[in-house]
Amino acid sequence: MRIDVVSLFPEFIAQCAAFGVTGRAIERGLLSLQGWNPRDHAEGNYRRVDDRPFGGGPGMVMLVDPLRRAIAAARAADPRPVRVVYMSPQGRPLDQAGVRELAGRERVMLLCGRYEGVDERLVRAEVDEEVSIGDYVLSGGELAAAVVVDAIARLQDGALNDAGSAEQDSFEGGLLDCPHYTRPVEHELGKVPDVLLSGNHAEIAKWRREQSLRRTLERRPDLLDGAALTEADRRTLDRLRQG
Ligand code: 6GU
Repeated sequence: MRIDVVSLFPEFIAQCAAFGVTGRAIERGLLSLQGWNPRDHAEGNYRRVDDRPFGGGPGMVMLVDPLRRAIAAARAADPRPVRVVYMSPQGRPLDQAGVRELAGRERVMLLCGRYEGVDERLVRAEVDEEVSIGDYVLSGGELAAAVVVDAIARLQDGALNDAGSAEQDSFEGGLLDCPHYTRPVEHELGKVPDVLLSGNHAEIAKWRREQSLRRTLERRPDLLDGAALTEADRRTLDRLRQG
């Protein structure tokens, strides 16, 4: 898969992606990441990329043309069609299903705004969807784009060393993850739950499922509506709600 990032700080995203799972996915050729700087497509001695908003108000708005030329250069660098995503707090909130949808594409372009945002005409002409990573304000789309790159990279086949890890994650299946333990068995902070030492894989799976359900019920009951629940899960939830 290929991800192009249009940003005034393309090195920032490249650095964010250089480590761990994303770094390995890039090394392994599972993901290619290319930055495009609108400043390289700006005109004049000052290479302006922004201007004051019509109608007044604080801040600056990113100009149509440098962005449009950067997007055109990125599109032209590969013949495959590309999904253009504008990182913006006005966008659709990103969730794991949204990440999966993007991760399944051959090409995605992430557009990062700075200042108050980008000229709306550019958004209408070039953008397929707007995506937000949560209800808080960032100074620019770069951190959000780095989040999307990470979430996409780890879903590429071969990116995780253990193929089962992605399926076990929080939100896959719509529930929060269960707690995890490693050595030592006995520690001054507590003992590892006996069931995990039992070697009984069916009992372990049952315990983990119940832990996931309990945590989701306690911390994110809103997720239960969209979760894939069995009859046994529903009975467990009823019992947890009683207790
Ligand atoms: Cl995608 N961009 C910016 N600038 N701020 C955000 C965001 C994105 N998501 C939440 N806040």
